[in-house]
Amino acid sequence: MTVTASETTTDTRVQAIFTDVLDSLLGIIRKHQVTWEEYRVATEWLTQAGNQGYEIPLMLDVFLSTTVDDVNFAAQGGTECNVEGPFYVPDAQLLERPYVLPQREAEPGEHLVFSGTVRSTDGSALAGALVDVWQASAAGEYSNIHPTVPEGNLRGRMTTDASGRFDFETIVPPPYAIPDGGATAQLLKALGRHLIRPGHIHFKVSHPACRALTTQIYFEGDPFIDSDVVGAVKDSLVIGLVRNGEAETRCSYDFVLTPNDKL
Ligand code: MBD
Ligand code: FE
Repeated sequence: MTVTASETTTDTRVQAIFTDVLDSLLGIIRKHQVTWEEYRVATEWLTQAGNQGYEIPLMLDVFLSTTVDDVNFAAQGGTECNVEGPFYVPDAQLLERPYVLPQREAEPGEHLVFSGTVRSTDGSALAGALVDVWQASAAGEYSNIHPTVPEGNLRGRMTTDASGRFDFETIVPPPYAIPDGGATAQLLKALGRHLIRPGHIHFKVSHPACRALTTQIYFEGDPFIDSDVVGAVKDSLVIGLVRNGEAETRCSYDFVLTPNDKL
């Protein structure tokens, strides 16, 4: 077999990180005196995860992503970022005003009007900012992931108007259980942990003059706000729902982006 140059090129970053990963894992095997039986269970569990569509990204997002978010977040005065999660789909439908997230004819759930603005850290309104939104249904299921939800459901992209405003209609996302039945859920149960994230709406907010923001919005009073299975909730991203009787539920959030020249 001929060995090409690329196969022999050392990647020093891989070397530095994987050496530590391996040291940790080997230390754990020694510390816990891992048996052949346990080693085989772990191998099968990983194999099973690899054979289940979204299971590996889901597992990594549940256990590791919040820390990756932490170490990459440099506070610039703008809205705090938050993990993307495993269920983002690029190129969601570009919506026309008035903005309504694509939904089924009688989409279950509490109707919600979400309004807000997009501004720069210097306070100026960002007209034409792109607001890319995705969320789970009232049953806690994401489109393009869960087979019973139509493609593109509760996903959409919209732009802000001349004064940086946007508003869209959707439903209130209730607390959400990560998909059950897979390797991630199996591990969480073995750990005695629940599978639930507080209700949340995902956002990617971008404008050519600013650094793009990936974040999530959560809701006050959500019973799982302090026990998110992903541990991703940040206080500044939790907002109130304003209920005007049965008629209407509203909330609002003003996103603040960091200009490129402030990076
Ligand atoms: C989700 O819906 C999510 O947003 C994250 C971060 C992890 C798993 C499922
Ligand atoms: Fe999510």
